[in-house]
Amino acid sequence: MMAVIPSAEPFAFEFDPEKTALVVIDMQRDFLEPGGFGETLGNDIAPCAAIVPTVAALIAAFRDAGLPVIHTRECHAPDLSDCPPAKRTRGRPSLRIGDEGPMGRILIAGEPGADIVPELYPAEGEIVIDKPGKGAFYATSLPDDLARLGIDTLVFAGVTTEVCVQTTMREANDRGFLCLLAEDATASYFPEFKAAALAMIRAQGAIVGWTAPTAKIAEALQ
Ligand code: C5J
Repeated sequence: MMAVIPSAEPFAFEFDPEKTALVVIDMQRDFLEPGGFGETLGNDIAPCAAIVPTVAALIAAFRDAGLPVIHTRECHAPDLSDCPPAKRTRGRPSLRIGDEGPMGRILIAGEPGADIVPELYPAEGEIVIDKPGKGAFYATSLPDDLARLGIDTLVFAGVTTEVCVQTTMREANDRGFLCLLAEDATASYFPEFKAAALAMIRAQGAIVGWTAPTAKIAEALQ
C-alpha cells in the first residue's frame, strides 16, 4: 500500500514503504564527538552532534516498521590502497587520513574514531557500508544490496548535508531511486551550507529529491 507525506517539500511525497530503506550517512565518532577529527580540523561539531537523538528516532521508526536500515562509514583500508593521493593530500590539515589521531588512525576501518557513535550503533544484521568516497554508491556493495532488497525509495539522514549526504542522494537520484531527506536528521558544520543543500535538493520540482521532518516520515510509516 502506498503512503504519502502531504507536507513534504516541494510537494507531497508518495512512496511504497515495502520498497523503502533508510540510509544513515557517516554518523561516526570522528565527525561527531568532542576531541574527534572533525573538531581538530577547527569545526564546530555542535550542529552535527545535536541531531543524534533525531536520527535515533528515525532509525527506531524504520526498525519498528520492519524496514531496512543501512549505515555508512567514510573510511579507508589500513594500507590506504583505496585512498587516492588527491584525497589524502587535499587541503592543509594538521592531520591527514591514516595519521594517528585522537581516536586512532584517522578514517581507517576498524579504528575507534571511524566507528558509528554508540547511540546509533547498527543492530545485528543491519547493513554497514564502508565507503572510500563521499557518495555511498561509489566502490561499494550498496547498489547490489538495494537490488537484492527490492528497494526503489531511499530516505536519507546523517552528516554532512552538503557533502556525503548530498553526493549520495545525487548518485541515488541518477540511478532511479525516489529520494527523501529527513531535514532535521541531517546537519553540517556550516548551517548555511545545510540550508543551501536543502534548497537545491528540492528546487525545480524536486530535482534531486524531497525533504520532510522526521516526525512526518515516522507518521507515514505507521
Ligand atoms: C562527510 C565529509 N561524511 N564532510 N564527510 O560528509 O568530509
